[in-house]
Amino acid sequence: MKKTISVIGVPMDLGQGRRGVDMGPYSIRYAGLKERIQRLGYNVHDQGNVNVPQAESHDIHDQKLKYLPEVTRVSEDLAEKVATVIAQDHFPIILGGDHSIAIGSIAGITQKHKKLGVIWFDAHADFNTEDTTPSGNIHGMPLACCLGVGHETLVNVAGFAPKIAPENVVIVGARSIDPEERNLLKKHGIKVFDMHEIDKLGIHRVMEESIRIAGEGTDGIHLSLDLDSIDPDMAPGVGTPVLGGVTYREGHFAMELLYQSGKVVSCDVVEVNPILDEHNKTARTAVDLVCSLLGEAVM
Ligand code: 6HN
Ligand code: MN
Ligand code: MN
Ligand code: MN
Repeated sequence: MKKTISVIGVPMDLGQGRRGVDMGPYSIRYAGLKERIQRLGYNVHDQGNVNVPQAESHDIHDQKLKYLPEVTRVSEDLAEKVATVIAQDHFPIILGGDHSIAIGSIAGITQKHKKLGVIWFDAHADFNTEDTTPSGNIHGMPLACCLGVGHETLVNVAGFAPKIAPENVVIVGARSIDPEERNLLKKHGIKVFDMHEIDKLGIHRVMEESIRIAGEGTDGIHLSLDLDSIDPDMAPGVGTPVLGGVTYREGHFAMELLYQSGKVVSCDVVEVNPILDEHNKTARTAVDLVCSLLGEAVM
């Protein structure tokens, strides 16, 4: 019996500066997510969207933690929704929205999978805090928050912290890390496979190592897939594109290896911005990658 998939949309753009990423869930659905996954033989429940406040109706409040109260509230709501579907043994696919939503999704998943491994597939490390951030955008902070590093309201979403342990976390695809952020990563002992490592070792070895770090001795792996990990040629519709990314085939091969590991329990698909996109190309890349994660190529 195949797992049931629950899709949860989070039209969140308060965690980053460029509007439009709030339409990510719509563009990914429009690219055929549900139909494509159903064709692989899964049951799919679309749980609709979490309510996200409108930016125009609120103040930035704090330049170092923009929209903190609003991002916190959405994170709490999302954590509850994710915990509900995880309790039903569904596989949640959480559609962003900017990457700040991972605070809520990981807070939800770890209510059942207490020892969760995380693979953070991203051009960035998302390991800033209010003391190191160059932008004040919370989407540059979620991974740190999940490890208990950062502002206390974000760190304590769902009432407990930390959610995950540094030895079970790995970042793949990084090529834009802020100087102070890099110091924090070192301090907390986070393994980073940046593009240099991928070029040197190959995506096969990098993923084998990543699956070992996130999968050995844990209750499962959460994949947090930021589309800006992929090179802008196949994923131009993102707010913070960085040249020299993971190629289309490397991305798919990584997803296929994750499927074959049998260890992935949940995933985020974030930072798709249809306003910056070319004919929904980035959303289509996202759907293709999710299908490889669910076994399309190798089942
Ligand atoms: N993302 N490191 C930069 C910042 O503003 O903190 C960029 C963060 C990008 C975050 O792509 O999810
Ligand atoms: Mn407000
Ligand atoms: Mn990110
Ligand atoms: Mn990123």
